[in-house]
Amino acid sequence: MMLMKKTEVAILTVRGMSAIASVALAGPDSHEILKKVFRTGQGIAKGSVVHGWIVDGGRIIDEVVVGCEEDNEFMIHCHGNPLLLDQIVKRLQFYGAALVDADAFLSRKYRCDSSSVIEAEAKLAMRKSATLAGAKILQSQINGGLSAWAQGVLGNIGTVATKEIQEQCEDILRRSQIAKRIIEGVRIVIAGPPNSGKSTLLNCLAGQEQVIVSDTAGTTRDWVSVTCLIDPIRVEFIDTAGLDDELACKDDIERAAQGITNELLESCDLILYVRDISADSYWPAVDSTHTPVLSVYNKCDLLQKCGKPAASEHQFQASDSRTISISAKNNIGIDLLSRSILDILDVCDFDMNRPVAFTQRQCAILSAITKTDSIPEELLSNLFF
Ligand SMILES: Nc1nc2c(ncn2[C@@H]2O[C@H](COP(=O)(O)OP(=O)(O)OP(=O)(O)O)[C@@H](O)[C@H]2O)c(=O)[nH]1
Ligand SMILES: [Mg+2]
Repeated sequence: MMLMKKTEVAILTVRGMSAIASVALAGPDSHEILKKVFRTGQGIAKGSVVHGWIVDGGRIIDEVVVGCEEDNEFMIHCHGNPLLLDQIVKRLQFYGAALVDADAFLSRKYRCDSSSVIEAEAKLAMRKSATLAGAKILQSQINGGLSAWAQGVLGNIGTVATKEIQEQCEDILRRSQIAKRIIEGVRIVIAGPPNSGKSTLLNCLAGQEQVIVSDTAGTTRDWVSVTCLIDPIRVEFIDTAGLDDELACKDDIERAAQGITNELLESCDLILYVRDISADSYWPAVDSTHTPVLSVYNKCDLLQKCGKPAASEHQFQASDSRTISISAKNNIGIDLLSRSILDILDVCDFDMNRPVAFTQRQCAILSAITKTDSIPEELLSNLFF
């Protein structure tokens, strides 16, 4: 149970995302405040779920269901319309509840309800997990995974060499970067020269016409994104303006569009660098030191027409797994593209039960252990409390 000095209200549902929203009301005055805004024919006590209406004087705002989780903790389940949600929250604020951020509210609640900080952090992270696989990784850290590993090391602290513990921490931190992709999702930028078929590829991945496609170089200016599931990761694909020095010199809008593309290239997990396989002009590879690049040669259907070898024999199909050829227009090679993405991001066959760190706090502790000269007993204990 949460011990709170003041009464707080928090919207727990991500806005605009669902038909039903949940509003938490907790703190010393919560029962009194609820009585002023909630009309029902039933009594509300710990453990009960009660149907009724949120009202503003004689006016009904919304029909709701209210659960009483603890003596002074209520969960109001209302309709997800953001306008209704705002009115409900305003009524609760009017009678004295302070509106707080959902993460801050839940973080405190989970810390009270959980046996360790790792468990509380896992519950909080689970709320935003991009995929079921991500939620499973988090769930397995509570009793197994990170918790079990840290407990095991603490149990043998005098007998295991610090260097060995440090190596284990490095391994966990390395695997944590991969887990982060599964838990939070990734951003993949589709870049390349004008007219190479970037927008066609985005439409193909989205399964519908999201973006304008045309023969005119420089069709795409503002970036457009679609989100897809490539099991086990959620991917946000971003279509960008074609990279071309000549276009960039043409006018301010082109220059700005290409500036944005360059910024996006700096902040993504993977770049799909799309080139026209049938084009005669040579486009150098994109210059990226930190981000992996998958070279995608598009329009392989045109190879025969222009007298080049068929796609399967083409040099770009060779052993290099970071280069593939596709036809976005004809949906050829898209499965291979998806598999290459998963391979490069290292998310295939990820063992969900092994330890990973999934918060900055945990990563900072493991990182500190890798640098310490002393036995890391206190640092390991900090993971739990
Ligand atoms: N034959 C063939 N044509 C394609 C393929 N992919 C795209 N195209 C054509 O190539 C032209 C350019 O496609 P877009 O998707 O607009 O190219 P883009 O890279 O987004 O172009 P910009 O936005 O100008 O940078 C269009 O006429 C598409 O129909 C493909 O796989 N095969
Ligand atoms: Mg385009």
